[in-house]
Amino acid sequence: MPTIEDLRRLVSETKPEEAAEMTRELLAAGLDPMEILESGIMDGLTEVGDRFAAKQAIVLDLVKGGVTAKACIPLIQEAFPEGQSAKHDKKIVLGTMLSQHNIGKNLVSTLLSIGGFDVIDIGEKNSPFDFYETAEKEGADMIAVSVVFAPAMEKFTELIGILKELEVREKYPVIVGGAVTTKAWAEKEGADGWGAQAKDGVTLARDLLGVA
Ligand code: B12
Repeated sequence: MPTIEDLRRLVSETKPEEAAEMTRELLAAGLDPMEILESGIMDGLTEVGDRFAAKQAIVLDLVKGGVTAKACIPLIQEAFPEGQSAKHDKKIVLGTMLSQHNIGKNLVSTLLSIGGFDVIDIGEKNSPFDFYETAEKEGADMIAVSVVFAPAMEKFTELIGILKELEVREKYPVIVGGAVTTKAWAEKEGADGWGAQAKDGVTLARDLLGVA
């Protein structure tokens, strides 16, 4: 019987087919999808990233890490109980700035949708203004930003500045998360909420938008 630890190793070794097969086996054995995601897939990916930071891996390894995660994550998503929450009629604009890292964003999107929110996913490499413009056009209730790449941190600060300048800061609660962010940084920059995990996005949205 494979363990989550075995999956972490396969993801770290960037083996998409084997990792997907093991994800299936772990889910079939009744293990918690969230635990498989966090301790298997995400921890394995973090190891790939750490090797890259230590110059023991190249960009191609990051690509393969992404491919491996993307082979496993849809299986996890299928295992989340669908339609758990009632629809809230609350719209949330979600995206990344500068960065093409979208695995975390996509997870946030899935969990918010399962949580009953209407997610307007504007994808990757947006400018701060794109978030504002979409929020206005769509009549959104909240903005959520995924920041996985350090240069995007400055862009987040710009977004808060734009919202203040255009006098809509109060209209849109803004939440943020992503591998390179911390709670202290998010608070300093004036975010209304920060989450370490995708599931925190749902808790934050519920609290900030006042839905059960
Ligand atoms: C896979 C990967 C890639 C893939 C991404 C594929 C894809 N489609 O996403 C590719 C190959 C494209 C890539 C490219 C690069 N990458 Co890269 N990449 C990674 C890696 C290994 C995993 C990222 C990932 O998907 N993690 C899994 C997801 C699920 O985690 P996550 O995004 O953090 O999201 C979770 C939480 O943070 C949270 N969350 C995320 N967003 C939000 C938002 C809200 C509102 C909330 C509440 C929660 C939340 O929920 C998620 C799940 O719980 C990381 C290493 C790491 N430690 O993360 C490096 C990493 C992010 N990459 C890095 C770098 C440097 C690069 C490149 C610049 C490399 C290069 N020289 O070209 C380029 C940048 C390209 C660009 N312009 O974007 C660095 C960033 C360092 C930094 N301080 O900025 C990292 C940290 C690696 C490292 N240790 O050096 N990368």
